[in-house]
Amino acid sequence: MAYKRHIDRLPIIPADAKEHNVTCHYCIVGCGYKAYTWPLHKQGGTAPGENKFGIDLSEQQYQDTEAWYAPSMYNVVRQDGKDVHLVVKPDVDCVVNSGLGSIRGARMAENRPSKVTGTQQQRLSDPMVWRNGVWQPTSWDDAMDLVTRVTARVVTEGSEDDLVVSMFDHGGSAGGYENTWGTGKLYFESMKIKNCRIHNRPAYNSEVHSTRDMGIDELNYAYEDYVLTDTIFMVGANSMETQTNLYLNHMVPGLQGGAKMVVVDPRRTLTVHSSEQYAGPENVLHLAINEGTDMALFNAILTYIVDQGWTDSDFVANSTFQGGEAVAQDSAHPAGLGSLDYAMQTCRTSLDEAAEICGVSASDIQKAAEWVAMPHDDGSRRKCVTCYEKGIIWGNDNYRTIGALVNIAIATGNVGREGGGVCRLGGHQEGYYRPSDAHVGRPAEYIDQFLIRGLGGVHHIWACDHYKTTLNAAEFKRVHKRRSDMVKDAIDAAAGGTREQMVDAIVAAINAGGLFVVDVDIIHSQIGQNAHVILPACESNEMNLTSMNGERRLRLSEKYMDPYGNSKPDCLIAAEMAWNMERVLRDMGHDAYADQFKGYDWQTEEDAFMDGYNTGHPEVTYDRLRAMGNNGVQEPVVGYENGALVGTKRLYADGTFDRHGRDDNKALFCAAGWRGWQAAGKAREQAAHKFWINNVRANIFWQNQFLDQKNEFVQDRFPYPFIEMNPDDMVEMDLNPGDLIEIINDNGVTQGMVYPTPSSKRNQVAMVFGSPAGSQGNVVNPGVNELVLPDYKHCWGDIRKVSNATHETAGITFKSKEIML
Ligand SMILES: Nc1nc2c(c(=O)[nH]1)N[C@H]1C(S)=C(S)[C@@H](COP(=O)(O)OP(=O)(O)OC[C@H]3O[C@@H](n4cnc5c(=O)[nH]c(N)nc54)[C@H](O)[C@@H]3O)O[C@H]1N2
Ligand SMILES: Nc1nc2c(c(=O)[nH]1)N[C@H]1C(S)=C(S)[C@@H](COP(=O)(O)OP(=O)(O)OC[C@H]3O[C@@H](n4cnc5c(=O)[nH]c(N)nc54)[C@H](O)[C@@H]3O)O[C@H]1N2
Ligand code: SF4
Ligand SMILES: [Mo]
Repeated sequence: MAYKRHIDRLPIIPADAKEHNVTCHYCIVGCGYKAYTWPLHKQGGTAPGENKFGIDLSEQQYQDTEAWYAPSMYNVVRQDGKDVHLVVKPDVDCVVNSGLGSIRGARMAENRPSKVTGTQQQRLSDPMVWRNGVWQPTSWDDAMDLVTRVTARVVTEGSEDDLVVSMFDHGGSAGGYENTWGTGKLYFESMKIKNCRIHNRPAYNSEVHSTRDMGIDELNYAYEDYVLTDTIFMVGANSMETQTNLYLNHMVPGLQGGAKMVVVDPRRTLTVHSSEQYAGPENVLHLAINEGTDMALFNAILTYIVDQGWTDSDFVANSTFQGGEAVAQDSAHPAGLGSLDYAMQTCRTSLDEAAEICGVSASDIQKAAEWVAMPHDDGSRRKCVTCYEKGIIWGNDNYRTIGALVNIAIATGNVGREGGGVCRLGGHQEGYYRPSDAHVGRPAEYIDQFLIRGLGGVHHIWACDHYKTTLNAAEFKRVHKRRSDMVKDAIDAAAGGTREQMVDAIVAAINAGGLFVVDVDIIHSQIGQNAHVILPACESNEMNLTSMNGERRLRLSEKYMDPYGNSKPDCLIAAEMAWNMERVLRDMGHDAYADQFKGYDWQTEEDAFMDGYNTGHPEVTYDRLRAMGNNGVQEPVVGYENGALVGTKRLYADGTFDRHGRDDNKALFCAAGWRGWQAAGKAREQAAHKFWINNVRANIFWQNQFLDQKNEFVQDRFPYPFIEMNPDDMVEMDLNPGDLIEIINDNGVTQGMVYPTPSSKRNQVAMVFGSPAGSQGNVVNPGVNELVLPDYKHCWGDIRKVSNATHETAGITFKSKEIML
């Protein structure tokens, strides 16, 4: 592998290097790192007084030494206009990761843009507008004027419903409390945009409506619960690869301390494989169910627990609703909610019925129920922490399936207690602070279909790339391109005209069915190919950014370098858009409307934080968070005492539940009745095609590979998206490792390289999602649930060979990913 063969040695961090707190901006876990920066002309030395570690580096360092960093943790970046050395290395004192890095986080430094080392030169440095047939770099003033003149014309001549917004709602980079507030204030306070969607789903809604409607926020535990528990019940997640240091630093110690683990996943994941090694195979139960059948499994487990008398009767009596039905099934509630007895009327499922539906044995389902809830020999209750993610969130019948899982946790009293919790594992960190979204309504508009139907005139896109990550993507791309090309043609035809003539030409094209597209991103993305204006954002640590992780741990991740070129924090881009909207609307004579865009006099991201999050949580300031360091404070913050913010280790420790907003403060059970494939078209598609096209993440990639695509470490390993396939299927289809294959169904076509995987079941492949070289979403049908939650995970197709292994794929290894630890 060619990776970094040119690196001989790294500079030593000098004793007086600056030190900055960093929270990894990639996944939900939010590991603590330290960034060290120092002037380019300077280096530390081996003597204890000459290096940051204060130790004698001329002596051999041992395996777990703190005084070590990899080439991937090093770069040269700009700070206050000067080039500086940068090392970003895991923080041993952070309780989240205790010094562990991951294959993603440990590459934060090398994924910074650097004019000196040449990394990430794809980063956008200036705004660009579509002019004269290409994207031309320009000033912020010029770009913003065009954006807001077109947007203001469209929303005043039509209505705010003609502005469609795709925007992140998470923490970490491309999010955080600063940026969700900036965008939220613009679209939900100054305007009341209802045609908006979130980065990862085609509507503005919750991923987990049912747990909230049941009274239970989805992030309710502390990571230490994995060490305190008797059983880890993991559903539809592959934490070893996707919440890596939560797995390694919390779940593994739990397993080593004697906890059992139940994993529900149709696929044998690396989490199953490594957990077997840590805990012993006899303590890991992998339920490889038929895809999409989780609800039947959970209902059978619940039924068995109820019938054995293993429920926590005190908890059920005191903390859950007693009077039958509390919320009826209706268009906003895909299942009724109420007491345990009420739910059991619908949920009751025998072990044999579930075994038939799920394709696993009744005895294994019984064993899972025992591991989850059978009391210890001394009669004491068993602790079980339940965790789930995209295998059921992007799964069959989201509302009822998650409801059925949460039912088990509340029936057994495993919420708000040590060693308990029923939680999303999470994707990005969280960082949501916005004005009310109540005007959006429930069910919310299905935005992709809205655009496909030709509706909407302007599309503002913030930090997402539906080309790679939406469902029904082939159709979405066709229509989005056609509509945005109409506007490009109009712009080209009006070349040389005044701004007024240009805006008139664009608006005329919009009125004829065109779409004016504004993309706010850090790179020129694939959907950015359809943009007429591209606005360059900067990432976390190029700005200060606050977020919370999967145990609600809030930190300030500090700015240590300049934004690349003329890029800016998203919150300040939103502010600039508001200033320009105000100016343009006033020009147009809409004074009252213009006044709605006041209140963005922010110079820094801290101003945006103070205007938003701090207004709701007055104790929390940047200075106080900085003082809390990489361990931060767990939300909700309940006070400030003796110079420290006081947080909350677990939610619901007092046994009252309020996430649904009900006055009785009781948790509700979900009447999760099994109804087979819920989303339109799934059953037909399954019957029509040979292969289930599972779609998954992998340790090495971050999301849609926006940085990975220009990172040789990643590209050397996987030049094309992998498609895991059973070797016997490969023989049958005359395929060799690395061959390019095509997946075909009625929704579209995608391609990738075949990766032989002996643990894959026959007729089931698993493709990495979101790749720039093959979008899995092309073959996902448009089916969603009643509340517009997509079922990305379930699609079926036929497979055809495209070509033999190419030059790139011929050179990589196809050995099993299951390695002995
Ligand atoms: N088939 C299938 N599809 C899926 C999924 C699946 O499992 N299967 N999962 C879904 C899920 S959970 C997710 S989260 C989505 C991800 O879908 P997306 O959100 O579309 O994917 P990301 O890679 O997170 O996109 C981030 C974009 O933001 C840009 N960016 C990064 N940092 C910043 C920043 O600081 N500011 C700005 N303005 N831009 C920035 C990047 O360059 C990139 O273009 O995909 C969803 N789609
Ligand atoms: N390395 C890495 N880590 C990441 C990310 C990344 O891009 N790369 N992205 C982050 C984000 S935004 C998110 S949302 C999370 C997602 O984290 P996860 O949910 O853990 O990741 P996925 O691989 O999308 O899906 C998990 C599992 O769902 C299984 N699955 C598919 N269908 C079913 C089903 O019907 N039932 C069940 N029970 N399981 C099923 C798949 O086999 C897969 O193993 O990861 C986060 N962490
Ligand atoms: S586990 Fe997640 S947060 Fe931690 S270093 Fe890896 S990507 Fe970053
Ligand atoms: Mo996600």
